[in-house]
Amino acid sequence: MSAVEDTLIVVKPDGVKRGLVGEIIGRFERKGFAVKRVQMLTMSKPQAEEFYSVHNAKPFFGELVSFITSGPVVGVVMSGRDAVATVRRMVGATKSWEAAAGTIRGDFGLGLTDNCIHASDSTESFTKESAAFFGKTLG
Ligand code: 3AN
Repeated sequence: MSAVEDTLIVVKPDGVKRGLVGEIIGRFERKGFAVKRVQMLTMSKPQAEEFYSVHNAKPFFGELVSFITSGPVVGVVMSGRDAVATVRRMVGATKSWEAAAGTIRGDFGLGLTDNCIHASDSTESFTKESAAFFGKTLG
């Protein structure tokens, strides 16, 4: 039996600009996840570099930081059974044009950097990304 755990999703600037915040959070609520924390903010460059630090040696790191700081984003902490893996399945493949229909990326875009949503890929990433996103005050 899989354990109840927390995960973090971030609706990226393209998702916010296109008015998909409600649709995206609603999908997770309808699935059964409990929303524990929601915050809209525009990330600073140092904050984005910390948030994406696992990718800092990748050739697309600059592009990633520049895109995620380009406008407001919405971070949501959600709790539920096997949340990290289940949420990732609902998000879909990184390349939106290849993402399966029925997933968020599969239904709402064709982008790569601009792929609507970020979701933590492990509980360790959740802890680290939450600290970078919300500061040290996560309750
Ligand atoms: P995911 O978000 O599906 O876990 P990761 O962790 O491989 O994908 O990559 C983090 C983010 O980096 C992706 N959401 C995407 O925006 C961006 N990204 C991944 N691969 C590339 C690439 N080859 N070129 C540009 N951006 C990329």
